[in-house]
Amino acid sequence: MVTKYIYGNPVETYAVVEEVPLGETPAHVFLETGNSLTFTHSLGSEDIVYGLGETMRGINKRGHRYISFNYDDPYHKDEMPSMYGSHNFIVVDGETAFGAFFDTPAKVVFDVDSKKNGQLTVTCTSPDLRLYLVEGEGPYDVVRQFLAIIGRSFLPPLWAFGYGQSRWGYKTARDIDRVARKHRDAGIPLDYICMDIDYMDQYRDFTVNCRRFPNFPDFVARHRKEGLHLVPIVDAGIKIEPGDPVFEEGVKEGHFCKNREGREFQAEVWPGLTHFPDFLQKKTRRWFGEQYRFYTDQGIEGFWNDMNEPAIFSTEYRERDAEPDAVRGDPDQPERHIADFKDFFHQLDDGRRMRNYEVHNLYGAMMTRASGQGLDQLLDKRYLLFSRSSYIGAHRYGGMWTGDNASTWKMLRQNVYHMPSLNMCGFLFSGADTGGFGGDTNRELLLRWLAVSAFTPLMRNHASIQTRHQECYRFRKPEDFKTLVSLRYRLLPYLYSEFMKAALRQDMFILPLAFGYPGDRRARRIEDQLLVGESIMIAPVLEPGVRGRSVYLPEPMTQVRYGAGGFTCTEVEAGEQTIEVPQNEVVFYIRQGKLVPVGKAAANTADLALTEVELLGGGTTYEQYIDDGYTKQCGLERCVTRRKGEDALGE
Ligand code: MIG
Repeated sequence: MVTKYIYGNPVETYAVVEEVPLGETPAHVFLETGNSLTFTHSLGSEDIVYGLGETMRGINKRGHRYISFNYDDPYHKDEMPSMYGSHNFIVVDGETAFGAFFDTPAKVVFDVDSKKNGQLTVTCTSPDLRLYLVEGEGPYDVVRQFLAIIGRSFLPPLWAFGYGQSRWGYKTARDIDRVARKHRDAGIPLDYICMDIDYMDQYRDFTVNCRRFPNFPDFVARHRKEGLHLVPIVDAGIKIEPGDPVFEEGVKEGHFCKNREGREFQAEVWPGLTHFPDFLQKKTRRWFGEQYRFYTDQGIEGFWNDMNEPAIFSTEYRERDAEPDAVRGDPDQPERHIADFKDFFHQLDDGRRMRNYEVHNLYGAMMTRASGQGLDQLLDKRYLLFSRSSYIGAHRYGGMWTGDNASTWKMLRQNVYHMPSLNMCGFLFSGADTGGFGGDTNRELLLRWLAVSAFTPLMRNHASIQTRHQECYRFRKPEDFKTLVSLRYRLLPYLYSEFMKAALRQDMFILPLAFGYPGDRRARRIEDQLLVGESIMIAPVLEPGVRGRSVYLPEPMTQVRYGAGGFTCTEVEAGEQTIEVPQNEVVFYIRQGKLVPVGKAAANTADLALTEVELLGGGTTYEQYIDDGYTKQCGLERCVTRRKGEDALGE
């Protein structure tokens, strides 16, 4: 059961789309102190607190403090309180299970028993909010009730589930041609290449540098013929550039955020001085969404939106590298940025004018909404879209990636922890920069990372310009990388089907082990094994220099080992087992009574037959979702029943 409580005069966030009954008096204690609202709850000693989407640390958020205030900080330390997105949904798994969604775009502080005295304290810095309380049978039931009210996940096309290669530093058409060719030569499947900011003319959105990318539409079409999509980046800020039609029109039609004096606010980002589109206005979202026509007219069907926290280098009031404005009393955020966000204004559709600081966490989400709604108008098929900044609700228009991680084992583990937490908040289509963004990756780390991201919906290898090249073919024995990427393609009939079923049923795709085995006390505490769809349990190797790991099996399962020679299945008992996992192999498990349809190897998704599958595992039937990979008419009626014994790959 979900109940809504309204405090003050909350801003429209578009997070919840279903009608929810209004409660009379909040069941949980609310203290009003000055201008903020505080929610408190006493946790039992064994209680687990789930949720909070894109935050650091483990799946159980207990013992620490987190702050919803979207922020671009590439040093993902455990202590970092905020990341790029804000997902204000928590689930308490205690004597009773309940969830709470704090629907406010202002800063929220979640103290999840950081003082180890059992106190959960949520402080909303704005007194205007909608609170949704969810009561359920257990944490998974609570999550499903929540997913039911926030609306269906974004449905990407099939090709978006393929492997993607990216790097900040591909500068020319030739650079991209080479990446495509090298993958082909090494036999490594590939579905898309991301184009980072260097494709643009002076870092201006909705432009292509025609010296570095002559005949862009031909370039796009040529790669499409080879089964490759190109995915350009779009940044939030619009360069101040007289003569640029987007800039001119934006000023004339009042689409940009305003400064203290009521003129267009100026901030420096990649293009130099820019204006920020006021995505909180409906007319601006419509206008911005229409701009994507520039790309779709040239054959582009996928995008990533960046710098939309928004990230700022300097502002008209604060020069780059200048001493920060002294804003006291906020130890949790770099002071200069707090000042920046207080210095620009949004015009809300309800007539209010508000500082970005007060509605901060909505900015990236409204950019995603603008792009998604625009692309939906422009294209008659599904598109790929993923954003760096997000808020619950944006999951209906695009996916997200977890920003500038680093090439470390800790970040690989964080990727594992992020996946179920993001799923609980609606973001099914998500993933991390495979191999790590900052710092130099190495062969072992990239191989182990591919073995994890083979199971995450977004599987993109991406790295920063300052780092070593980390395309798979840059390493010794590229055939080992080929094996791991080919596993992804062989699993796609399953992964695509499970993703689509989860999205259509408004369910999770990647779950904590505990959600599948609610009565199992041991499973409840395991965070380095996850459930992927209804049939698969993964237990990835997350440490350097080891030959394998130990795995807990809550029930007897089919162990599947995948390597250069294909799949090998073994029935294994419940309990603990130690497995050896060479770096060029992956071991995963199929749950009791379940099946996994696997296909043939493919060079890309265009080359993949979802219908030609073999069924692995001990179950008898599997409901496989199938469509053409891009239709907008998706529904569960597209599922077909596969029966064990009637499958054949003809190998
Ligand atoms: O200030 O476009 O997270 O993926 O490669 C850095 C360059 C801007 C941050 C993104 C990253 C991207 C990079 N961008």
